[in-house]
Amino acid sequence: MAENIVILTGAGISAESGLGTFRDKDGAWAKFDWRKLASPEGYGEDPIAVHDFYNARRRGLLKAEPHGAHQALAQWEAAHEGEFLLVTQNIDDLHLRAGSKNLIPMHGELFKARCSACHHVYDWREDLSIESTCPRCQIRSGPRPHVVWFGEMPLEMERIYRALESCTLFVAIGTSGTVYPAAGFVQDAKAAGAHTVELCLEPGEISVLFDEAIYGPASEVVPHFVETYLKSRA
Ligand code: BJW
Repeated sequence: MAENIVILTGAGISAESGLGTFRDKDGAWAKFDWRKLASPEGYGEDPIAVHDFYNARRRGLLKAEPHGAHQALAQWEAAHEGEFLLVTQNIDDLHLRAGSKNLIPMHGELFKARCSACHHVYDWREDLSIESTCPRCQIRSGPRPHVVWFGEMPLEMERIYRALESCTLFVAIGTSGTVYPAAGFVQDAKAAGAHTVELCLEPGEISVLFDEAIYGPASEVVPHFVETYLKSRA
């Protein structure tokens, strides 16, 4: 019978595309205070600093390209006969550009803005500022990055938990396993009887929870893992 696969990705899968991680020694949270830049309270206190942070990352994303790991996941989905859900904590669009279809960006999308007043979500690739105006309700200062900050509810959780309940293979890629609810998915998958695999540069906080682990750069370990999986099923 075909497997039901859930993949969870984190910042590590996009590191080799030139996008920084959060908790590595040169990561964003080593340089900046997440309370100021990734919380609704921080945005309320200093929206200019928050816009600057996301504007710089949005400009960086315009220059980034998906690599072999993003592509391998899209090829795996296309070749797979059972359910295949890719949940990413990343706000970049590299999985989408690599061709992944059944994709949930649970922490939002950098190339979208959301109006704090009327909740309209729309495509946006330019800088945002406190002068930005919502294209629907015309409120000035309404638009904010369409991202999930600490204390906010991640997106499409019902769909994610439904997939985890019937999952037979769960693979976490390039995530430190420090941020919930994503860090708890391995236990949800195990409770459903799934085989669980970690693919990451190095072991992290929740590595002991996985049945199997392969450590190394995503651009190497992910294509190799996918190729081995597909050959074993051919
Ligand atoms: C490589 C590599 C290479 C490097 N190849 N690998 C106490 C206990 C439990 C929970 C809480 C608590 N207090 C508060 C909470 C809740 C809180 C939380 O989890 N806090 C913890 C820090 C304790 N969570 C929330 O508030 C979330 N909301 C929530 O819980 O709502 C209530 C709820 C309840 C029940 C069900 C559902 C909901 C919201 C979390 C929002 C996270 N937001 C951020 C920023 C916004 C997006 C953005 O700006 O990009 O999201 S924080 C940041 O962390 C970002 C990431 O998506 C997220 C995860 O980070 P990730 O991806 O794991 O990156 P790193 O840097 O940590 O790890 C990178 C890994 O890659 C490392 O392992 C490297 O080794 C590896 N790597 N190069 C392969 N080349």
